Amino acid sequence: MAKQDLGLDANDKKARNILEELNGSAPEQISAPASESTEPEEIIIEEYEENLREYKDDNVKDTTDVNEYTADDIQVLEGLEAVRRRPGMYIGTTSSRGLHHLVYEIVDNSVDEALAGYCTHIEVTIHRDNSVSVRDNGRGIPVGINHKTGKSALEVVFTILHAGGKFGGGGYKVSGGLHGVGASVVNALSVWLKAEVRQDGRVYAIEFARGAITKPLAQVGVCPEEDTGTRVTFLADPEVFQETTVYEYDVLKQRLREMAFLTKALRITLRDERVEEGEKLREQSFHYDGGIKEFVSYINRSKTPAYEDIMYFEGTKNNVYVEVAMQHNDGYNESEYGFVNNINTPEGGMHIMGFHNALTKTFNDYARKNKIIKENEQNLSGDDIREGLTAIVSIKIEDPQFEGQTKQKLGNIEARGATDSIVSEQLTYYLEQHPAVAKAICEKSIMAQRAREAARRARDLTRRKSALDGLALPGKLADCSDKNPKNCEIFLVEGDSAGGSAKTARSRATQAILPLRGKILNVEKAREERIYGNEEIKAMITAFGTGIHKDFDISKLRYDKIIIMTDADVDGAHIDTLMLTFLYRFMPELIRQGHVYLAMPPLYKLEKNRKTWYCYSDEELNRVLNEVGRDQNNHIQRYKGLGEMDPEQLWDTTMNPETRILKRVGINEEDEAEIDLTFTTLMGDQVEPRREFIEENAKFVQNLDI
Ligand code: TSJ
Repeated sequence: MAKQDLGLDANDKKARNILEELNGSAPEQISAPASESTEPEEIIIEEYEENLREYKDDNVKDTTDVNEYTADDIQVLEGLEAVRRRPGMYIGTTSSRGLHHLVYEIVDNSVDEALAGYCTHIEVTIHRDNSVSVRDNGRGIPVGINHKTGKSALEVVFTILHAGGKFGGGGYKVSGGLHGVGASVVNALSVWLKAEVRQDGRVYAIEFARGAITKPLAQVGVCPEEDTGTRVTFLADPEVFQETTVYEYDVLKQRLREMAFLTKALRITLRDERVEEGEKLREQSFHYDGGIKEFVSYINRSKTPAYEDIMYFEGTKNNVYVEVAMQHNDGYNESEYGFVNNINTPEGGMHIMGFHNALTKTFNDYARKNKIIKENEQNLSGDDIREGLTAIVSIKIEDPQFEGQTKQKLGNIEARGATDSIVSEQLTYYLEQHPAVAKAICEKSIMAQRAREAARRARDLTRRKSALDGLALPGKLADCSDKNPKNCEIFLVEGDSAGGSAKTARSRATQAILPLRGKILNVEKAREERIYGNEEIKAMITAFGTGIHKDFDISKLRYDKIIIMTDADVDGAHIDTLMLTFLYRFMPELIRQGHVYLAMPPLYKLEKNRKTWYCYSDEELNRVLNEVGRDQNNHIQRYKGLGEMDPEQLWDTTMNPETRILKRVGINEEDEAEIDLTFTTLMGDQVEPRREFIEENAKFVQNLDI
């Protein structure tokens, strides 16, 4: 209901404003009567398009026009000339982004028509020359000529600056692009633009070149009475868009899909004619009867919902139309998207503040009323309630004020109250009607609250411990006696048994041993609380002495070399990766400054005639065998793990600074962003790429230190 009200209201205003602009009352229809032609419309359109081509380069106002060239016209041209001189002022940028923005500016007008309830389908076509058509089945832009100004609304829309935006004070645009400037700006920045309107069984057309009329409004054909709508085709001007005038299908697709989600039941079709001869057109259609509810299920598609239902709230208050859809998943992240008049607000603003306030208040009220939180217990925080939440908050407002550096944050105060009260009211009712969902969310929030508490305590603990230095060192650590870190190194050893051998083998003065049990926690996948509660991780943090994250202080480092020592098999490689992930996430400076190493235990031991060779790869074994000869006197032992070596062998092959091989782990500065991505994606859920990564994690290894 409310949506309908708002749409109608806004569009009526648009029409009224256009009419006011024309200084008149009711528009008169163009006098030419519809011809009785029964020819199929396609033929007429084709002929018409043929004719248009001849007009394309004709910048001069057509002399057949009934109107004189007036002072108004000069003003119009001056207005659009300003747009051409400083396009950035009107569309933000003339980069590829600005180019795509032209399409959104036009599409927004059709979306308004859909919001008003008169349009169900919008088609966007990228033609072979990168001109673009936007076509809707709405009422068609009014073509009636106002007798005082001699202009139609159709002409005004394309020639008067801000005709689509702010004029009349009301701002008719409900959807409205980021800059809310509309069709006249697109017209000014196009080599040519043609508009075609179908209304009352007639087809009308008007054409422009770089903003100036080249073919005045005229009837060009007939069509069935019920066939109504607007089609606008334009070719972006390469003089303006010097970077590129080539559209990216996927960029348009993304935004058009979003528009379809945000406008329930509207069908938007995207078609790409730029295909090789004989290939099929690329075409996709977006149509969501569920609107933003389907948007939420789309975002949650690869996740596990915490409950079946997607909540949906809707209403209008203080002239703000509010729509919210939300559902929790079993993850820990928040995916929340705000929209104001269909424009994304990544920086949030008043609507998001209202939403958050409503959630926090309503859930706490519910939990207290139902004794889920006891009297002496503290309230749930907003973060607790929003853990794992996917939500769309979409509002429509008459005069949106965008603030902040990038103008992506809604400033209108009334949006906060409206969103807060609509969500509070309807969520309260929803929770009463759906106790199972309410319980699930409250329990999830309480878990989040406990986790957050535990994480905070653990963080405090590790901080205090490292401040106490040597005193709180982990029990499993066999520390070295030399107190000068420059001389010292620590071995992080896979498994207790190898740890035992290493303790026996080591040089006590300078080598410390920290045995780690099994696989260490994957810090990419675990929640903070588990990370700080993990014994191996706590042991490493306290042993190194540097602290982590913001508290990291390299001058407190207790060992010059941190050496990861694992079996030379796939499990060992996995542990290396987990360890490096932990170090990279918690103390990246250790890696950047070259303190982290991988030990290289041998794969083979070859004995022959009382001589011993250790080989670190198959190639090396082959080389040695070629040298010493392949015969029955060779005794080859394949080491499957560190545990198979006695302490003396371990010392000789892997730990003795005189003879061992170490690989130093480094980060190529240029690759850092990519490594970051590598960790996040590969330590996530996909198993196959993770394997590959492990097998080639030599990527991290920069040089050999023999
Ligand atoms: F703005 C534009 F020219 F770029 C453009 C507008 C482009 C496209 C593809 C579509 C449209 C458009 C405009 N589609 N539908 C409308 N509707 C009106 O302009 C309209 C029609 C009738 C009435 C009325 O009150 O009878 C009011 C309006 C605003």
